[in-house]
Amino acid sequence: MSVSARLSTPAGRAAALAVIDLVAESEEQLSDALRRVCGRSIAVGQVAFADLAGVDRGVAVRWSDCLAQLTPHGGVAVVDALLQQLTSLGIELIQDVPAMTVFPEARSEIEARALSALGVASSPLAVDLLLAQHNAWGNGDRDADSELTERDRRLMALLRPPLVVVAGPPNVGKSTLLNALAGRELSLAADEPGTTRDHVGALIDLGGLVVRWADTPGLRETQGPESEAIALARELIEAADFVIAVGDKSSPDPRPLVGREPDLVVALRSDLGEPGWESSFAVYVLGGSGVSEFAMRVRDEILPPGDLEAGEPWNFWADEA
Ligand SMILES: Nc1nc2c(ncn2[C@@H]2O[C@H](COP(=O)(O)OP(=O)(O)O)[C@@H](O)[C@H]2O)c(=O)[nH]1
Ligand SMILES: [Mg+2]
Repeated sequence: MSVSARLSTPAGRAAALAVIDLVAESEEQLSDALRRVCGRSIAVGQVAFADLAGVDRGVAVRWSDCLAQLTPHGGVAVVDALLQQLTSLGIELIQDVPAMTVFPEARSEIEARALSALGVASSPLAVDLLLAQHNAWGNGDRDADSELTERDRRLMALLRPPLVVVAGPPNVGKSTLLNALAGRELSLAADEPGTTRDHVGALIDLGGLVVRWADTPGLRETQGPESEAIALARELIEAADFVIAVGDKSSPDPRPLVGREPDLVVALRSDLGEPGWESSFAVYVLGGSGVSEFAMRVRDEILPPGDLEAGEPWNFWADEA
């Protein structure tokens, strides 16, 4: 196939705008494809407001003979419909385009890849680090083909939000904690065990690291729909990248309940007193005490601050996961 398209903004996530790269093997092929997609010719260097394959009105930019970008609205359905329409116009959908093709202005292959990765990175902390990679690798201490390090792998959390699961007994303040972090009422909090059924998830920015935060129903022996919700919560705990076991003064040690070794053990509702089990952090969410310190602690546990050293080369492109 002579003309290919690649979505260069995150798939399946709505945003204001999306960007689709169109890459061709020759000038004629791209001109022809743009005429089919936009219903008009677009010259190199031209920015055109165009009908995008009858799906949306948006911007088309022709960067060079063989590279153009379509910028439709970023709704998931619009993007899906446009990609499908491109296929029916004979354009092949691909996952990877050589980074230098899309960012010919980059000073190196690594800088071009970093600019590509910026388009899909989920965390603000990724920005400075990615922009520093051209210089970091230029220092010559590390070979770009060298094996991935543990730090390389941990830093991938900046590109794709890791799953953080909060689990523990009912009625200890788990949902209140999520609401405090989100700054709004996402999860129903009530002084009644069993209030949270389906787990509630949200993207939460922990001081520059965006995570997928999951609030789960309290783990206890019950029957009916609640027990099914708890079974789902257990699957989520298994799948988590980071598990936070929580309890309070009147609850038992949450560790055995959670069923796997948690990454952090936290005492919630700490105004009610200190629990008889060991925790590494105490938070009084309703009084606002310890919440932001707790958020920073979770961030630092997932991504130790030393990992963010901008001068150190990070292999952000060879992730096999
Ligand atoms: N005293 C006190 N109560 C809290 C605190 N956080 C939450 N609660 C209350 O504890 C009850 C249970 O909270 P909820 O978030 O629904 O707990 P969950 O079942 O673990 O999700 C609610 O009445 C909350 O208002 C806190 O820091 N201190
Ligand atoms: Mg709850």
